[in-house]
Amino acid sequence: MTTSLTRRGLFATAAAVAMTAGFASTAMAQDCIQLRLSAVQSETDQRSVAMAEVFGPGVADFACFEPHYNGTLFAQGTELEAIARGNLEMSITSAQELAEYIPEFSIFTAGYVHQNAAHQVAVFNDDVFDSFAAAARETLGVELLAVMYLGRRHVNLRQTREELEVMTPADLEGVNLRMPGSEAWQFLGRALGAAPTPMAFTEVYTALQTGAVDGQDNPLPTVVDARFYEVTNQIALTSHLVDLNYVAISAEVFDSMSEDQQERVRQAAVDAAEFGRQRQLAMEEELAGFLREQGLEVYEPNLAAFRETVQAAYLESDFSDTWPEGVLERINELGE
Ligand code: KDO
Repeated sequence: MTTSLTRRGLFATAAAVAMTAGFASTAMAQDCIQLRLSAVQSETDQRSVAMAEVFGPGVADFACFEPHYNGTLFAQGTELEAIARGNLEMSITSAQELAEYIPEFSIFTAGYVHQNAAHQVAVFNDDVFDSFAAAARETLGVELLAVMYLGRRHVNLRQTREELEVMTPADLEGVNLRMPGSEAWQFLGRALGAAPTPMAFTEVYTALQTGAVDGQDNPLPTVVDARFYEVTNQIALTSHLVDLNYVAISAEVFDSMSEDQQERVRQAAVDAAEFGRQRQLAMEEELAGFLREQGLEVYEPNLAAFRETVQAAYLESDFSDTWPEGVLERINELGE
C-alpha cells in the first residue's frame, strides 16, 4: 500500500477526481449505478455469499453490483486508496487497513478487545463509533455501511503439536508467522510472541506449502475456505482477535444517490452482514470437528497467558496513545 500520501493529500486528490471527472460509473450508465466491489477472499467465503445473495438483490432495481474476489481487481491493502481516488466504488475493508490512514482505528485491531460478534455490532451502532465513521469519510471519502463478522483468529501452523506445542506466547518465539501486510497486523504478530512476516492473503497457501512461513492466523471458516488445512498440521485456538470487516462504499457515489437509494444501500449492507455473520458463527461451531477429521490437531492453549501478554503489549505501545479518551472504556462497557 502507498502510505507516502498524507491523509490531507489523499482526501484532496479524491475530491479533485470527483469534481473534475465525475465518477465514470454514474456517467456511463445513467440508469444503473455501477457498484464494483474488490476483495481478496474467494467467492465461496460467507461474506461473499452474503453480498451476492443479499446485498446485490437488495439494490438490483437501481444499482449494478459487480463483485471481484481473490484480489483480481485490486490487491489486498490497496482498495481504500482506489476508492479515495475514484477508481473503485466498494470494498470489504478492515480496521487494520483504515488504521494505515486513521491511526485511531487501531483500537479495533488490538487483540482481546472485541469479545464476540454481537459486541462488534453494539460498538458499530453506538455513538462511540460516530467519530470513526466521520474520520473515514473525511480522510478517505469512504462511507462505512455495516460491520461484518470475520471470526475468531487462531494460530495455524505447519509444525505438528508434537514438534511444537503452543501453550503460551513464549512458545511462539522465532515462529515465522505470516500476518497481512500492515503495521497493525505486524504488531499483533509480535504481541503474540511470534516473528511476523508480511504477506498478501493470496500468497499464503503457497507459502505454507513450500515452508516459506511456519504458519498463519485466521478464523476457522477462512482456514477451510482457503484450504490452508491441506498444508498445515495444527491450530492453537488462541482467539486472539475477534476480527471484523466493514462494508465500505465511496462517499461520493453514495452521496450521488437519492435518500431512498442511500437507505436501501445501507439496509442491504446491514442485512448482508447479518446473513454472513450467522453463517460464519455456525461454521465456527462445526469446523473444529471437520479440521480434526482432516488430521489437524486443534487444541486450546493457555488463554489467560495469551490475553495478558497481548493486552499488556497494546497498552504499552504507541498504538494506545492514538486511542481517543474514553473509547476503550466505552467498548468494554458495551461487552458482556
Ligand atoms: C488475511 O489476510 O489474513 C485476512 O484475514 C485479513 C482480513 O482483514 C481480510 O482482509 C481477510 O484476509 C480477507 O477477506 C480474506 O478472508
